[in-house]
Amino acid sequence: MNPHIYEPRRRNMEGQPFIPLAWSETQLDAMKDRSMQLLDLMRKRRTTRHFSTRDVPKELIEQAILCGGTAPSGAHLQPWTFVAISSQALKQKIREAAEAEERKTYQERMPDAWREVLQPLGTDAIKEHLTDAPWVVVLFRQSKRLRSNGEWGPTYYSGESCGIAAGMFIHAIHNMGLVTLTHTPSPMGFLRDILNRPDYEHAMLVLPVGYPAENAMVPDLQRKTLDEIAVFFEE
Ligand code: IYR
Repeated sequence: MNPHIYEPRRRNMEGQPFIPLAWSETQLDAMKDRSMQLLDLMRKRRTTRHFSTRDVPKELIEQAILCGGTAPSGAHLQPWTFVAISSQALKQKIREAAEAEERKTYQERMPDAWREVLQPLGTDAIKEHLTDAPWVVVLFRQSKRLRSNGEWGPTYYSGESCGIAAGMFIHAIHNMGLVTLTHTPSPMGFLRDILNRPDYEHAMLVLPVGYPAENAMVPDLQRKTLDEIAVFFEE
């Protein structure tokens, strides 16, 4: 073998063979169609705080979590735990704890610069979505993992990995016709205690999921244009 010619790796460092990538070509026209269809769909996604109490079957939540779990992750450690709650008593407990923190945040801890950008969203310390939505999904980020030698080791890029998983979960929820809200009670350490999670798991997002309330409202917001969010360097 010529050592100067790069040979793609066909097995991993433990000698296990890779498997072929399952991929089939999409014609350019179809790619354009599909890219437009997805953009149309995603442009219709909105975050609302107004949920109906109507039930959502557990199976749909499971599918959305599985979609989130397809996210790429640092060293493929999949450093996430999705805790899905439909128990009304538990949702009530989470709401009370979240509102207690949020009251302090809104009344005492929130600096002006933060308050100013929240004004257009009309948020406050009352979190009825936590008890109205039939499901509340809490995403925990794992900062450690158990090694095969029994010792604890770090995870890598767990914030990025969980952020991507959250995005894919949100996409799945929107695609199936439900709504969700990326809620970040702050600080959210209380969720580990209430939900009995280990100390290396850190709550990072609270996602109520359900049908929108009949009179659900959203702020009238604009999304940035392509020119505002992208820079291209071309040939
Ligand atoms: N955690 C608070 C405040 C809040 C912060 C941001 I940044 C938001 O986009 C919305 C709310 C709350 O949940 O109300």
